[in-house]
Amino acid sequence: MVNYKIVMVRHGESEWNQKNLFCGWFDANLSEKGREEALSAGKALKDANYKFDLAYTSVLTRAQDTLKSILEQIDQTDIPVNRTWRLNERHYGGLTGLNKAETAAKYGEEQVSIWRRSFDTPPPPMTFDHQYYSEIVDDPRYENGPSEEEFPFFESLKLTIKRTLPFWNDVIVPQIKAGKSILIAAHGNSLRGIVKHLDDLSEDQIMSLNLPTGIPFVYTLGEDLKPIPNGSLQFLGDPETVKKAMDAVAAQGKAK
Ligand code: DG2
Repeated sequence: MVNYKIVMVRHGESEWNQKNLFCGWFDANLSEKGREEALSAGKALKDANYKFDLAYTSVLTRAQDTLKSILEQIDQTDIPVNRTWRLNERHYGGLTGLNKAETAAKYGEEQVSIWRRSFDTPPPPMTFDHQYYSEIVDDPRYENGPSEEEFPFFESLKLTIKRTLPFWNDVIVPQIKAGKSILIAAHGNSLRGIVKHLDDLSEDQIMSLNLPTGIPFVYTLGEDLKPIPNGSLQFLGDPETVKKAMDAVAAQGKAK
């Protein structure tokens, strides 16, 4: 029986994670702490002797820099890296740039929790007059996609999955089946979408999953490309640290 291992990691803390701002498609850099997290992620993978044939990431700097740092740590800067907008963070629409705690104080924690974690309630759209509209829409990194029809101005998790899952199924899965060892460096919500799919989580179950920054996690998949028993979401980190980091992500939506 063949088993496949695939490693995923949410980028290290970004400057906007640090300031507790809704980030989405805004191209925030890694914070100093985020760069350290990326280094630690690489060291953890090196200590566990991971080697990869291929890597996938988004077109956003925070995910690409995390990947680069990991590949440097494991002496694998020469492997092919495939960058796609389909692994981008969900588009946070009109919330982009707002402080999560201040938004909770203004609209209520319940509303912010719905915007952050409900499956299909999207944030309000990013309108033409939004501070970051042109910076995102006119960014040359999107010249080769998404198309005009595909370009989002807001995304729920459901909509995020709609553009991430085809990439998983059509591009990543054939490589896994070909026996390639794969690393994905992406974002909290694009990865939650993949996790929901792999673990067949319900819309309610996925609400409570908060992925920490910079801690790699491993899936061991069977021939049906679904996790084998105990093959789901195995973090390369001590459980207490992982739990603390997950709780801290959840708490970002609390009013101060
Ligand atoms: C965060 C996720 O995305 O935020 O867009 O603010 O993974 O790119 O840092 P990431 C953002 P939450 O959904 O956890 O609020």
